[in-house]
Amino acid sequence: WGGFGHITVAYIASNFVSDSTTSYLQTLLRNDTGDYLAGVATWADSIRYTKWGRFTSGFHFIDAHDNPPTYCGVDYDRDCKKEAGCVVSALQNYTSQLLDTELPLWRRAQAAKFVIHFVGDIHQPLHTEDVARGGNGIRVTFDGRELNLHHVWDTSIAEKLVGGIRRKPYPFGKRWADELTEEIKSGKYAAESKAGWLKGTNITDPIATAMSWAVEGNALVCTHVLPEGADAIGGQELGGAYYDKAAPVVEEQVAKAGYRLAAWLDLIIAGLK
Ligand code: DCM
Ligand code: DCM
Ligand code: DCM
Ligand code: ZN
Ligand code: ZN
Repeated sequence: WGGFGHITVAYIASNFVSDSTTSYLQTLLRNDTGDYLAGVATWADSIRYTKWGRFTSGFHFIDAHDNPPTYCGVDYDRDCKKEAGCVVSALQNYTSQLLDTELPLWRRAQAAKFVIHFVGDIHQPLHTEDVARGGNGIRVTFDGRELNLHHVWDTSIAEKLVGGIRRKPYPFGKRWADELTEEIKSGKYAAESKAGWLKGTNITDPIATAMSWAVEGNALVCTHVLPEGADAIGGQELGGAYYDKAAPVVEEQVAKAGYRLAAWLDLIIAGLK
């Protein structure tokens, strides 16, 4: 996601974490305000092009070698690069660092920031797809602007959904997060979130947990991202009928990511000795 998506995911998670998780992470991240998660949610993107952060640039996605829209699917052994890693292996690695109370606090703070970011990214369908580098190589237009398909899913759809964020992602993200929190607690996501959103969440198996999230997002590549295939979408205007079908998917993936991030952080913090 773009910054706005990550910030919204983090604010949703802040609304669901337990009180003990809140105070633990506020101390670790040295921020005792309500923005302690949102304030670090985009940090991983800010370091991925720096010299010291280069090794993390492959941690934001997993390139599923499937064939949308005919066949979608993610396979850990096939798709997670052995040298560079992927978002699934990164979530396992930084989860275990956050759990490791023998590591120095700055390492664990850094691990928390990576977990907060990558639980968001794994819910962006094109972060679980190989085609054209996750859609970065597919030129489209969105309300007349020339963009690539990845950017449309990272940023344009969410910003249109909330009526534009006018360069203030924190207040706008907070407001969207509070709306989605209500939908999760008592609105359109209430039944489904309670019944199924945490199925497959297992703190003793971070790879299987992250794979269940990746497989779910990747299935949306076949149904909503590339419903007619990659060749058919090039050059199309996506701000109309395509947006109408895509927007509810973006909204639900952001809501799920925030809800699951809260549960994952609670499991980590509750598991500390
Ligand atoms: N942090 C740390 N060690 C540092 C710098 C930062 O542990 N040398 C952690 C704690 C900070 C968080 O990262 O609250 C955010 O840091 P920054 O304010 O530098 O973005
Ligand atoms: N950081 C860290 N440990 C360090 C130095 C930096 O975890 N020893 C992380 C936390 C900060 C981010 O890097 O949020 C940027 O650091 P700085 O603000 O010091 O450039
Ligand atoms: N990206 C992706 N899959 C890839 C390559 C990149 O999901 N195979 C994502 C990471 C960034 C965006 O696309 O969110 C742009 O990446 P880059 O700047 O590396 O082109
Ligand atoms: Zn992206
Ligand atoms: Zn990212």
